[in-house]
Amino acid sequence: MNNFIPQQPILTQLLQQQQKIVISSHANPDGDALGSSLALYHYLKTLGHEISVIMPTELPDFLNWMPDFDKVLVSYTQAEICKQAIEQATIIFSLDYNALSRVNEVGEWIGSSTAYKVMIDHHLEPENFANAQLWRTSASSTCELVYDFFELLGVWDKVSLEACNCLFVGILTDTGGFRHATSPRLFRVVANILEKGVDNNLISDLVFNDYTIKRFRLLVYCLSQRLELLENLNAGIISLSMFDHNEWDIKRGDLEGVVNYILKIKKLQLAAIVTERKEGVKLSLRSKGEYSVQEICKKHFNGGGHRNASGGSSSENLRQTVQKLKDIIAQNPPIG
Ligand SMILES: [Mn+2]
Repeated sequence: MNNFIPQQPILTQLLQQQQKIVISSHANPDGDALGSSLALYHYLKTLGHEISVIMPTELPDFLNWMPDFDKVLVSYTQAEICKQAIEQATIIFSLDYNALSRVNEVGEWIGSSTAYKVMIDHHLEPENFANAQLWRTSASSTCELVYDFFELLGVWDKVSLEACNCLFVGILTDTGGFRHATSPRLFRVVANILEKGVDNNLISDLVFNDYTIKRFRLLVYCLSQRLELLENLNAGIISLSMFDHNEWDIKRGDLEGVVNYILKIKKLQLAAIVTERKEGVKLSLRSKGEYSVQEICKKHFNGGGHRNASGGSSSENLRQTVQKLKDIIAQNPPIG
């Protein structure tokens, strides 16, 4: 699978002693980041370790029902506590990211830590910063890999229902409700997770039917006022200015999934949402089939991710960034 298996005895041994553990995940954490981190947290907690879960930026509100959501530390607002936890850590887990640059200042602290580092991830092109890696791009989600991690350690029978609820959230969100990145193997994994008592209907409802009126109106606004359809390029772009952000009081998570609506149009192969924020212009791209938005994000917008879902940023302004994106698409338009 990767170079994890040779490291497994070391990790099993380490986990038999009391450790100070940090579980970290990426900025703008999503269902998979939170699900994998909290699932691992719930299991490790039963072994009596001292554990801190750290994310660089605010958590999405729509997942605030997840068990121990409120235990997650956010380095953006709690820098000192997070820095100290990382400095004192003896084991650090990096979940759902594979480059220290994806976790802002948390990455710098991890980089200078001497802790035993474990990376569990499914994004393309990992950096080599960990002592042990469990990495597979064909995995639907990091939650699927955390399931593998439990299996590799031989502890699946000790994993609680709470932890399984968390794993289910990450798989559900990263596959868009089992619509992409699935495999026969994933469904077997999910069967094992459901057998622990996970309520599929309840969690699907909590995850997908969670809009506030404000968020729903924002979705309508994005699609009716801010979407440009480039029919001859089989693409669609939503752009949101700083003004929109202020006007709608857009918070993290409010735009989650908006980009996917564009792909509901039959012929469209590429969808983008470009947002102007205080920290700069961000892009989130989605595609269907073989067309790779990962290449676009990597080559032109200092980002990356997966073939059909990637993100990046731009140092140019909103209008210039949208134009640049259109030019890039025009040079290599997806076939509808
Ligand atoms: Mn993921």
